Amino acid sequence: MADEIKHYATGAIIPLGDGFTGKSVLSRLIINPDLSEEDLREILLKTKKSYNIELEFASEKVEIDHLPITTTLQFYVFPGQRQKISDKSTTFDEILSVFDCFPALLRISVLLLIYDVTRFSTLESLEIWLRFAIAKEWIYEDTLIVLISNKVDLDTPDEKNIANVTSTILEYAHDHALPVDINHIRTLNTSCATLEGIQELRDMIVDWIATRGIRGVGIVDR
Ligand SMILES: Nc1nc2c(ncn2[C@@H]2O[C@H](COP(=O)(O)OP(=O)(O)O)[C@@H](O)[C@H]2O)c(=O)[nH]1
Ligand SMILES: [Mg+2]
Repeated sequence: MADEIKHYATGAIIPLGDGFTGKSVLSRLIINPDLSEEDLREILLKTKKSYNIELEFASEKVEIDHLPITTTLQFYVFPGQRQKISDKSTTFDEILSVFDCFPALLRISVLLLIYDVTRFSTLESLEIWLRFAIAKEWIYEDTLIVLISNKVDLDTPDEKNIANVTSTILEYAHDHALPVDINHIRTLNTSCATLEGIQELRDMIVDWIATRGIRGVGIVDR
């Protein structure tokens, strides 16, 4: 009897946004969906400011058109600071220059543009972060861009601002001839404290990568 063929899909996810917007905590929560109250507290309170790249991986089997697909999410979390704080600290650009040749970073399946709803400047910065992604040629026809309003436990996001950023993304995509339209852009409110939107974000990412990630086949190990 022929061995069963196993289907895989994988994709790189990069959260981009200023420091302290929640990139590290959010990535950890998506990777670990079944956390106890205690684990959640630990992640919220003890996630350290990082000056290095953080890598997080998770795998989930999903069914797409009756086909089971083992989906792997690869998170690459860069430090958010663009300016050097001290001699020992590294900036986004420095870390990126080291990892630039990483094959997984040539094309990004999911770009998370994250801002903190309590700080308007972090929303304004998203334009700069988007420019980075465009300059790196990360965005292609199978890239999903998710605009995330994080920390909604602390404040209510302004719908008008979100709509403005969405149209800015579309304008940039048009100006740079990127194969991205409104179907490639989603918006979501999240809170790492109440877990609002976290499961929805995870499902969104898993589903996108299962259907539009990098596919491969292998043989089931018996
Ligand atoms: N209240 C609240 N705090 C959050 C939320 N997300 C992250 N934080 C806190 O914000 C700080 C920065 O988060 P972190 O993930 O380290 O940000 P990063 O610098 O973008 O990686 C930490 O103290 C987190 O516990 C949230 O949704 N609500
Ligand atoms: Mg961080």
